[in-house]
Amino acid sequence: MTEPVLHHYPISPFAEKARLMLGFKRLAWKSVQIPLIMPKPDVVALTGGYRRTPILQVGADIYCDTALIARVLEELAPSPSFFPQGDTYAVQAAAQFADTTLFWNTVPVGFQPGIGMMKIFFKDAAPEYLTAFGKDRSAWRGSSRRGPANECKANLVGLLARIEAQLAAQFLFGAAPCYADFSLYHALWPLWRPEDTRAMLAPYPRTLKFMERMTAFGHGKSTEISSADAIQLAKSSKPETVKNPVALETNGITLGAQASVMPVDTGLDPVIGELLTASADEIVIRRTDPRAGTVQVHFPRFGYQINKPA
Ligand SMILES: N[C@@H](CCC(=O)N[C@@H](CS)C(=O)NCC(=O)O)C(=O)O
Repeated sequence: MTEPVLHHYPISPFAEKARLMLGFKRLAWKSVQIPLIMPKPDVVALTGGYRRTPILQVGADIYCDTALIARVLEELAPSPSFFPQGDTYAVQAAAQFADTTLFWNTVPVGFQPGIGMMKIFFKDAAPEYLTAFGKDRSAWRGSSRRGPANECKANLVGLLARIEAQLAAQFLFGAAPCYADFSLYHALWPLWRPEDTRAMLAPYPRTLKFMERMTAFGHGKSTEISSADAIQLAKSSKPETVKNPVALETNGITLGAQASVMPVDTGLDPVIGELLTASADEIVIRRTDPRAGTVQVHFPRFGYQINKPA
């Protein structure tokens, strides 16, 4: 099996979700450290424009978004499953809520100047870098709102009490973890990881135990490689054959025609290429890059829009 390659950086909560999913699946993987802010030329060589973190590469196939990465890992290593009670509406709803609503309440609290995540990961950052980081994220944020810390803290009082009540068993839906637990884990990570903000979780002992239980899955076995090596791997690999291609609700874009795909919420950078499939679960486009060669870029259907290139 070609080892999957995760392109990520340490401070990213969504990357932490992916690292923990790899650990849960006990997979060996390659790790490429990518820049936190634009420009990201080596990421874009693979994706064609998508800049969000993380991405997963399997040879010449590039998978965007942790929702799709979970499905790829489930195929690579079916056991233990991310869906022990089935891939149900409740599981997807809990995951989606954590990835969006919960995430956008923990991030503004966990990432504040001089405390929490910033204290750990940006300890030695120059003021110019912090300014550049702020500007980069304002441009990236798209339609997602970063609320003020007081509003988010108030929301968290209600949210955390409900999470605590939901965790009657070891995990959200029972004794075995499912995909939604990884979303809950990473969305709470910006509060839990730094000691100073972890104090906010003290009134919620089940939630604290849950975070410990999840962390115990670890990150699997990874080996660092350079982004140049990852690009070379794409170039020397043949993309997978797309199974059962279909053009579902593409507004007239036919298979083989040029399509533009981008997220609906953050990082609104279009990726343009030949449409290979647009099913209920996945969109795949093929593109050729001078350095990476012919690659297939995969997106989940939910949370992405498909348009005719302008
Ligand atoms: N829905 C996406 C969201 C990914 C996301 O928002 N990642 C953040 C980092 S935690 C990001 O892309 N930040 C900007 C960047 O890395 O360029 C997923 O599940 O992968």
